[in-house]
Amino acid sequence: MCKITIFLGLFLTAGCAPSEEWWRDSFIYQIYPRSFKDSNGDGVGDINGITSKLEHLVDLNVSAFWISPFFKSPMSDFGYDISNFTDIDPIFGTLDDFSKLITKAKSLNLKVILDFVPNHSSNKHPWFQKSIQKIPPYDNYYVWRNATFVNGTRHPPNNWLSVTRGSAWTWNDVRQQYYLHQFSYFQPDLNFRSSALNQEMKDVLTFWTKRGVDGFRVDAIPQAFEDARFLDEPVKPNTGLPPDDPNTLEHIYTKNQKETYELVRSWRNHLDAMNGTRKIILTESYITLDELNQSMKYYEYGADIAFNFMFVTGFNNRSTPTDFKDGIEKWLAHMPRGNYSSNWVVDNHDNNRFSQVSVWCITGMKLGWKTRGCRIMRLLIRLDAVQDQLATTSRRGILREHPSSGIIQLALDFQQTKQLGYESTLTTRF
Ligand SMILES: [Ca+2]
Ligand SMILES: [Ca+2]
Repeated sequence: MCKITIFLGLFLTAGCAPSEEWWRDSFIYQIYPRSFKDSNGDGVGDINGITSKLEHLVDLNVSAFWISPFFKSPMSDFGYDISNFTDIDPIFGTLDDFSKLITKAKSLNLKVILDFVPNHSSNKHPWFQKSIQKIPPYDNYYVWRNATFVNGTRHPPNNWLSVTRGSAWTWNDVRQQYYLHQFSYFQPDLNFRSSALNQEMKDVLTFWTKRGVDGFRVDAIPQAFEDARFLDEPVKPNTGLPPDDPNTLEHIYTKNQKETYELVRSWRNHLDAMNGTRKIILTESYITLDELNQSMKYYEYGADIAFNFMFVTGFNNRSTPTDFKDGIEKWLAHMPRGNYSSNWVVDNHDNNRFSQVSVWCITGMKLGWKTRGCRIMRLLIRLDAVQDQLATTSRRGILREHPSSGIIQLALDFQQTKQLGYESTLTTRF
């Protein structure tokens, strides 16, 4: 039976091919620790809160859960600015709390996936503070460059723009150099061309693997390496966007560099060399449908799941059933040959909570629609997510007009869901 389940709060994986690898036909649930469950009444969700509710994930038929960062952090970017990669922020708990979480998860046969944020640290990380002071080996842990001067005025080394707009370079008065930040200024990019830094980050993987995790979701992987020549990126013609908007540039020197793929392969080899079961690697890369090959390549370099954000970013309320069909087929057609699993992200912490309750059956490796092979599908929703998005535009009407397209739309009775409680399940048949 080909089984597809859509999860709110994270993503769905879909696979019809039988396999011993658990993620090939699995539901992976994202837990955002801050909002999941507060165990001590301070108003912030925490690890003990997660532990106390793991039975819910079992009820939901979840195979694994991915926890967004709970590491020590100033929380300028809600945990994606890490100041200690191997410790837990006190607002979320302790390493002992985490050990209890792992123990309980294993007793319930749940896999645990952690966020791995390799591109940058917090600017409060001791590594960065030592890098500012040029203390070896930390002096080379970040990407530092000299200023350029035009008519005596200081300028950044090149025209690179951060994801959050504006120059990707910030001047540091102490070191008298610019540091690179592909995201916010408080998230300086780590320099994987430093062998010492490279080893530090492998040690992070080792640290958590030894504490029982089953894999890693790798944050912002395309930005890991930058071209070492630091050339200006080409400006796209006629975008009509403000000049500080990163979408005005062709990111040929700052995204998906060949060294980045090799880096993923090195993590694959590193994890494979450790004892125990194979650890899953999921790579996060936002791409357009025209850039599919760049994302797919992560499969071939050791990722088990190269996130497919097509449903999140590829469509809008003007998309037609044909657009959906063509997009899905395009994604499947671009998957590399081999024993890889497709996946279908429906939302995450970077996007509005998922409100659509459309359900498709999509074959894994074999392209196309398969309406007869699917018997039962279970749809799981979180009521708060539905409530968040009740007022947003729905594609439902469009889909209903074209049932022959193969898109099956499940009409959700919100009132009924509400009566069922915070989490509920629906099943449908087609
Ligand atoms: Ca708390
Ligand atoms: Ca980087």
